[in-house]
Amino acid sequence: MGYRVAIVGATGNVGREMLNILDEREFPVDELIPLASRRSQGMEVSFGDKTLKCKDLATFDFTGVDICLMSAGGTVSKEWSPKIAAKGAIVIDNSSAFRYDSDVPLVVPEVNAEAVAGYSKKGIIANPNCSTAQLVVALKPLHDAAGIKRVVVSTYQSVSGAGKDAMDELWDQTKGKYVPGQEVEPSKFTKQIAFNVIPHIDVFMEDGFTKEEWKMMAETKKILDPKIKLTATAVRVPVFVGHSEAVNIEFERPISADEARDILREAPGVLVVDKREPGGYVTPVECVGDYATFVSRIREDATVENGLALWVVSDNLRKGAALNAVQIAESLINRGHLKKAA
Ligand code: 11C
Repeated sequence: MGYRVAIVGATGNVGREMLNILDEREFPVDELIPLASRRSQGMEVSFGDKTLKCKDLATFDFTGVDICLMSAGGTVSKEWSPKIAAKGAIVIDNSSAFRYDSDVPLVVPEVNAEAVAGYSKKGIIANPNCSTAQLVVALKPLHDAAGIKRVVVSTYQSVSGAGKDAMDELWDQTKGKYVPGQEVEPSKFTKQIAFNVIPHIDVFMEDGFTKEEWKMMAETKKILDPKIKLTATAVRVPVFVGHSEAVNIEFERPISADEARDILREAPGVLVVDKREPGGYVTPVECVGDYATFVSRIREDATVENGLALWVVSDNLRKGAALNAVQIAESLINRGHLKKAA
């Protein structure tokens, strides 16, 4: 006995990873229903050894669906998540539409799995932004040990965070640099992304920060601790998959690099690779397809009291999105909120 699971946005980068991860983790699925907008009607997706045809979100009857994983952007989510929840499904939403709603829990299971119980208010649980998810997995055990006061983070975010068209733009633009007549002008990005870096992700806010930077601050407070101060600079880099973060942390109490390394080695979801020698750290290409949040370059920062610096890398389509959503569904089962399956 398993569950009826729907995926809205099943043909996108994250939707396809949701299908892979449900299968890899042998999530108890009785029926998997891939859904997409009318534009993607008839498109097929793979789920294990099955090929499934996408159904139309606009006409599908959600009665009897237990879990709906949403990954179709904020506009679709705002309209559809409440309607789907009203039919009795628990919605796990990957967009930012409900993340800051006080009646919707924002969950990273390694940090605040108990918060899934809050689904009962609106029938919706929010999945965080990819750059926040991997950050809080690394911060949580250190916060428990020494109390985090302030975090300064610079991100190096892959183009897959901006969707499949953005990945195509990096690929085509890179080829176009070598093939006369095939040059590709920026379209998904504001400037050339091939062989370049762009210090701009999401829209600009009034104070000069971008929305991506604001999200990291607001979401870290909601998931981990509202007292933590965080400032971010979010940068797009010409990497296909895998977000990296250079993180500087100021603690309330002293914590050495050795202590932090030992704590992180025991922490759920974290893999420490920190050899202090050439190649003794993780880069984005090595994290692709993995579940872990990798932590490298752990060192004391003597320029602030109780300071540490780290390098954090994870697969943004997995821990940053699809894996975290599936882990939320697993937490609902493990904590007795979804009772049907044996
Ligand atoms: C990016 N972090 O890399 C973004 C993608 O709020 O869920 C995810 C945006 C979000 O472009």
